[in-house]
Amino acid sequence: MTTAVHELPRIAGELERVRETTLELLEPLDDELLVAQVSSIMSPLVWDLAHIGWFEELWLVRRDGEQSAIGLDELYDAFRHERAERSSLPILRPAEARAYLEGVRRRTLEVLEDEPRDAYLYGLVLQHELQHQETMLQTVQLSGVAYPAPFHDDLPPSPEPEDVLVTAGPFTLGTNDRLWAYDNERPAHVVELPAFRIEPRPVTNKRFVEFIEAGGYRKRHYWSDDGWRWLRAERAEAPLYWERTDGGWQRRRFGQREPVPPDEPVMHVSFYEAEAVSAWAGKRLPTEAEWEKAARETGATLGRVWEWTSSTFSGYPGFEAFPYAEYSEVFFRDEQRVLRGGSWATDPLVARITFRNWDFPQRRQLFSGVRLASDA
Ligand code: AVJ
Ligand code: FE
Repeated sequence: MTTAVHELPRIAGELERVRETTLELLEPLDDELLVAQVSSIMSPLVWDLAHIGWFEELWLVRRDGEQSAIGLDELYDAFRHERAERSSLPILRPAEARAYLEGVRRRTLEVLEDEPRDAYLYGLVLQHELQHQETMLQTVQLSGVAYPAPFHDDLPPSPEPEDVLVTAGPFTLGTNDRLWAYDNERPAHVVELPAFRIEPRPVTNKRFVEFIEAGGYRKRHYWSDDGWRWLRAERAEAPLYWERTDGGWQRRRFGQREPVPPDEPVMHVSFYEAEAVSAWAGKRLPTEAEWEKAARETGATLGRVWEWTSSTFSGYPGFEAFPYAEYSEVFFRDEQRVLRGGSWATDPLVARITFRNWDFPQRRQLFSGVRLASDA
C-alpha cells in the first residue's frame, strides 16, 4: 500500500504532533532522572527516547538490510538486552538522544517528500512512539518525582453501574484493516458467543475499597492458585501506590499524596487482583471477545484505564506476522494476559476497539483497572 500524495500532509502533521508530545512529556524531568534505572521492569527514560528514534530510522529511513550508521542496533533493538541492563550500556546521553531524534526526523521528512514509504509504516512508527509515551509515564509514576500530572481532572465521576445484557449471537472479532491495525488484530473473523452481562464502566475506587474492607486480600477463595501465590510473595494489601492512613486510603500519583478519589476507576491493579475483585462481586472478567462485542454493541467507555480480560494473548485464526514477528508473535504465550480499551495516557490513534494490549499477570505499573462481566 503506497502512500498517496493527498495523505502526506496528514502524516507530516501527525509526526509533528506526536513528537511534540514526547518532548513535552520529558521536558519537566532532569537528566539525572532520564538516565536512572527507576525500576528493573522499565527502561531508563533516555533509552525509550533514543529507541523511538531508532525505530523511526529503521522503518522510515533505512533501506532493507542497511545498518544503523553509528551501531545503534546493539543498543536499541529491544531484544538484545533486558530492560534492567540498559542503564549500564553505553547508551546515548539525553542531549545526544535528542540530537539523534532530530537527525532521524530530518531524514524521515526528506524520504516522505522524495519517495514515501508504504502508508502503514508511518502508522506503525507513530503508534510505536505513542505507546512508548505511555510506558515513559509509567516510569515517571514509578519514580515518585513531582510531575505535572496530565489529564487528572478529565476523568468524570462514574456512578455504580448496572449490568448491560449482550445477547447471544455472532459478531466479527478483529479487523482486516492494513493501514492502522497491528498484525495481532487481523484477520477479522466471526465468533459466536452465548449471552452475557457486562458493566458499562470499570470498577471504581470506592467499590474496590469495599472489597479490601471485606477482607479481599486475606480470603483465599477470592484468589486463583497463581493469584494467591503472587499475593503471598508480593504481600499486597491494596493497589500499587495506595496507603492506609488514619484519615482513610491515600495514594501517590506523580509525586503527590492525595486521598483516593472514590469515583475514579481503580488503577494499578494486577490481573490477579482483577480476578479477585470479580470473585468478591460474584462476577468474572470478560474474555477479550466479550469485551470487543460489548464495545461494539453497547458503546464502551474507552480510554480511562486498561481493562484486564481473562484471555491469554494468542494469534487469531489465520494470523500472519507483519511486518516483524517481534511485535506480537513472540509474545503469544499463555502467561501473557490481554488488556483492552486504553487508559487516560493512551492516544486515540492507539485506543481503538480492536487494539490488543498485553502484559504479565503480576504487573501493576500499567494504568490498569477492571470491568466486571457475568453469565447471562
Ligand atoms: C503493546 C505495550 C505490550 O511495550 O512491550 C513498544 C508495545 N512494542 N515497542 C510493549 C511496544 C514495541 C508493547 N505493548
Ligand atoms: Fe519499542
